[in-house]
Amino acid sequence: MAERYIAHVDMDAFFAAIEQRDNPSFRGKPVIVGADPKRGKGRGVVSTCSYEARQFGIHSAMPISEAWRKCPKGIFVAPQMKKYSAASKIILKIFYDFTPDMEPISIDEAFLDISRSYKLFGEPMDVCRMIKERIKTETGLTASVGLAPNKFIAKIASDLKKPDGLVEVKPKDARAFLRPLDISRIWGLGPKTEKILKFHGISTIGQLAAMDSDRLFKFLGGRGLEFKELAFGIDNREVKTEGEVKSISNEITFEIDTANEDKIKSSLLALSDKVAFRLRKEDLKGKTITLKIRLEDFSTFNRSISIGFATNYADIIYGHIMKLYKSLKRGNKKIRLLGVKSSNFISAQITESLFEETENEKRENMHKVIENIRKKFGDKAIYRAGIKKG
Ligand code: TTP
Ligand code: MG
Repeated sequence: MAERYIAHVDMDAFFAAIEQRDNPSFRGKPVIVGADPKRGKGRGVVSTCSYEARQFGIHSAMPISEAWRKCPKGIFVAPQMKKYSAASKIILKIFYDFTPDMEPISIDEAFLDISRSYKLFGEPMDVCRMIKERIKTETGLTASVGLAPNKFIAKIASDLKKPDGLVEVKPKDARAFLRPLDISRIWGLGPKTEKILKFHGISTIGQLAAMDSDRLFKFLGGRGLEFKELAFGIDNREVKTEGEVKSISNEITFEIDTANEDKIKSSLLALSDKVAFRLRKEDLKGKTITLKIRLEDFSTFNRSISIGFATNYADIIYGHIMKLYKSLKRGNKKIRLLGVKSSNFISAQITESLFEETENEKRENMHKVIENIRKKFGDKAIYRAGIKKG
């Protein structure tokens, strides 16, 4: 296989850096973007904070009241999403000037596969330097960049020298680079898995790579073996470019394989809800619904149903997903992954039958209410009954 050059770009203290840029008096000071602290009585959380604020132990998702206690003299500001989205758009445009193979991951980070394009600009590291410079010139903000042979290592590398970092990991150095790092740096390895591994004396990526596969399988199932492969620096995932949307799907891999019916049902409901929300955001409705299940032995099943009309309602999607789920016999095997997909789209503006119209009107109103709440308070503000938080 030809050598791959994957860059991961992540803006530094994104929301807070924008506030410091726009308010010169905030520069060099602890700035906390998030909910109103109300002198320590505020509810809600920290969105992010400047690196100066991080020295007080403040971080994203911390209760705002705690942040206030840690740094009452800090500058607390409410998020201004419009400004952040505008900066995000400029950054994405810059990326496209260097490669069409670009996968945005969130408002402030993306993977770029520059294997095909770097020669137009020089060496791969030159591309990374140019991207950082252009971001600085055009937005006044700093970004950290990791350059590596794959996504897994590039993401770790971009995080290592923040802020304003630039770290390259060559294929021959990958193992040595990963060896001393803490296992919590592995993308997708959550706190529960970290605890299990640390309990068994595995705290670095090097130790994980050296761990006996049978033992690892016993502790974590198939997921453990995937982590082990990453620990060896192997990751063949492609940078997914944004083409025309042909399907919308969400998946969840359980930290520990499960046969718990409540957990499975609430996960399927949460996935249906996420897919419906994204469909509505894209102004789409899908006629086909697909359930994906991967079992503990990695056998994978996709079951689809064409429902005769197009929908973007979570309850309808969930109803069909449950039918598909019940029709699948899995013996006594546990589930490791669940996925819900909607495809075969039409525009959400099209109504196909009169019956649908009246039914839809009622639902439409309910969903509009939900969406308004979400817009105002964020994605986590609303959970359907039956979805566990966290
Ligand atoms: P991150 O890239 O995770 O954080 P960051 O850019 O603020 O800081 P870092 O230098 O460590 O990359 O997230 C990007 C933005 O997303 C962040 O500025 C605010 C927002 N965000 C939240 O609103 N809530 C969260 O819990 C997190 C993690 C981020
Ligand atoms: Mg960031």
